[in-house]
Amino acid sequence: MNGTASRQIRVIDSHTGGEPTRVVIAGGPELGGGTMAEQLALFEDRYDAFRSAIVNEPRGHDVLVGALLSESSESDAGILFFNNVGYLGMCGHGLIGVVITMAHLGRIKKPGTIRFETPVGKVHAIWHGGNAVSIVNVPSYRKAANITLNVPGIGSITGDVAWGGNWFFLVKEHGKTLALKNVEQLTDLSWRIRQALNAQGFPEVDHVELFAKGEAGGHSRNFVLCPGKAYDRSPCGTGTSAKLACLAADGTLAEGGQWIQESILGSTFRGSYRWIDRAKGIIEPSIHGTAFVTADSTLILNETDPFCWGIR
Ligand code: PYC
Repeated sequence: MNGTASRQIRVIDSHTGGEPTRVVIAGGPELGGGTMAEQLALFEDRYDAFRSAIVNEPRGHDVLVGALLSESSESDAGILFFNNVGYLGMCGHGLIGVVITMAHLGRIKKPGTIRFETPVGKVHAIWHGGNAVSIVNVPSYRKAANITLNVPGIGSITGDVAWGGNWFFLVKEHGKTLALKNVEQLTDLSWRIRQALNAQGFPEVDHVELFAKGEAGGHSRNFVLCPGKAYDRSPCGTGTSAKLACLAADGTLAEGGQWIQESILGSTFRGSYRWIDRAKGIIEPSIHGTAFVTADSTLILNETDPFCWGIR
């Protein structure tokens, strides 16, 4: 490249229920073999420009979630997920995409279980062959039920705060129709809710999830606003885990029962749970979905390019 410093990063893109994942295969940052918390800290401190170069424009876009596989002393692989604005604790659609990517590469040859370590705990995935994957997520729970917020410009909104590998605010009553044609309104409402929630005692929550009745055979449809203001095209694996925790706490879904969660596109995940600690309301969620590989590419990072490290 004319003597200028340039790097190549091989990535494989996939989508899970419409939501894209980009897995770094080669050329990404080396994070050593420390704990996942140490690897995440290193990624954030030293290599955040890589995150932006991989997922942000001009090579990526706001919806894209990146995944970097790393070493783990306790699992088959460590995994870090990142997006347009930072890092995710876990990512359900992303993990399904990672497994289908590994199968595409021949790194897993027969259906079975793969164990991963994330910064928020251990998870595992079962590749069923073809495009189908189940994931068993981190312990999930509802932290607070029926929190009423005063949302400027909107009024009172009530919802639950729950953990499913990321923090969610789950709202059933919002007065909107969950349809693609309303995405701008839904984004505006969810963003206002998030600002109010963060200001009114829940700074940790960075995902907002609106619910309505299912329309494509599911028990429920959702609209999920992610931390960087993009909406999830999939039903959101960690969001569905948070939903399962609320259903379990309310006694609405029994252990082992199935919950079909639809996304705003109508794509579905099948969820279920088992109790880890019923008295404390802690569940182990399982999510089943499908992913498809869409590209196998090499990103070129030319340091003379003014947008080499992405548009931040
Ligand atoms: O599937 O968990 C998920 C997820 C989080 C953000 C985007 N997708």
